Amino acid sequence: MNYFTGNKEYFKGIGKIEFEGKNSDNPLAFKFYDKDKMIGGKTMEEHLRFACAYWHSFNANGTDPFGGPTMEFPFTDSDPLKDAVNKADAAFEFTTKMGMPYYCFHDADVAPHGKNMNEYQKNLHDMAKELKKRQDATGVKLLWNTTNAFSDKVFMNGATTNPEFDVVARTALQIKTCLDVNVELGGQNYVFWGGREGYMSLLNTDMKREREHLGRALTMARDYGRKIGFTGNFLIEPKPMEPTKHQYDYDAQSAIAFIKDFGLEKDFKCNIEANHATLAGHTFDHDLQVCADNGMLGSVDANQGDAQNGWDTDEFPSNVYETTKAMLVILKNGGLDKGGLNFDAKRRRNSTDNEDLFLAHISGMDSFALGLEIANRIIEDGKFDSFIADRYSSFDSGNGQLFEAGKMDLETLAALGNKDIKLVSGKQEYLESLFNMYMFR
Ligand code: XLS
Ligand code: NI
Ligand code: NI
Repeated sequence: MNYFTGNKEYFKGIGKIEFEGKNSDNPLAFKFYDKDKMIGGKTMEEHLRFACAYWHSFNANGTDPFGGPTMEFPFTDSDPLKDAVNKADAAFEFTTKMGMPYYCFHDADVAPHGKNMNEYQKNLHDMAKELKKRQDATGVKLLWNTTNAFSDKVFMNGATTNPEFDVVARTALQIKTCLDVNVELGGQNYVFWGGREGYMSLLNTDMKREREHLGRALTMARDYGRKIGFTGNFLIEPKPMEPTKHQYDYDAQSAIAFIKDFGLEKDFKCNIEANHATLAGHTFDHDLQVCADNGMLGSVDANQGDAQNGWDTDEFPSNVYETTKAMLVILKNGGLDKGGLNFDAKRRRNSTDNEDLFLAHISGMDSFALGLEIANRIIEDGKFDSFIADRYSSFDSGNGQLFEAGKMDLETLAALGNKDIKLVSGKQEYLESLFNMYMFR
């Protein structure tokens, strides 16, 4: 029996994952994620706000472009509605056993599409009631939901950027239904990831018009969301490409420019995914920093890419250098507000044991817990902060200060440009070795 809904237990033999400390050899225990541990005034749980991604954990069955499914899920049923209900039980059982406070989903993850849009709406509303029951029974909350406007063939030329008006309207119907469901479930955020909102070739594309249509649709979604009482953040999740050749929300900087172009900055922030940042040619912490600098760090899709592969491999995060650098930005940002760390990550196609789903999340959660602890030590010691502050100190007084304050014109500045320049080292190698001290001391 499932210990919270009275239904079947799917992950038998695996109980609640507990913190056992770094000397534990138990693979099914946390070594670093100690949810109640206080770090700088907040618990680890409050800092990290972990979420389980429904699609990767309970829908992705191991299919890749070269082969079919490899995963044998314990909850499948030939009746699509029964399958969806079983999956919801499995999802809440898993999330509860992992001790993750949040979950995230697309409409297509939780409910079968049905034969037409009436069935789509009915199925999604029915499943939302099932999800609500399980949220209430377990205390697991909705970090965000989103619309899958990319898998179905009708979206092959785009969703809200489709050259056919009827597809734009179809997308709107899905977005509206998903927003209704969000409010019903008390969602903290609502995400737009525009997998097909881009182009394959400019030979058939009016980019200006498509981008304006996207802006128009997101404005309408904002207005409707606020009208029905959605108080969370709307989030744009940037990604440069894949499946399109070029996606309009290429990276954090272009998503923020988009948000500002359409006057959406009071309601929209970004959801930054590590592997999307690296696909765009940036580091994960670069895109987080761009958002933090603009007051637009909304939430994070926590995963990692593969340095040798040029696509979105969505691996579970295990690189502690990356998690530490990410947590540095997040801590200095004052946290993630309504956002969290959503594991938009899938176990490898050949990680086929059901326990692998647990092991993958344990690894990801421990990697971020370690990153949090190390980043907090770095910030408390203040060595990097004081190095950087010192590096810019010529702008703290005198002419530098006048320049920053906008109290100088080009002639005055140029008149000061006649001095011999003394070279000042950037000290990168020293700082990298200092970083290692915090990692390993
Ligand atoms: C795909 C995206 C997707 C979004 C939600 O690359 O990461 O999973 O997070 O649609
Ligand atoms: Ni994502
Ligand atoms: Ni991704």
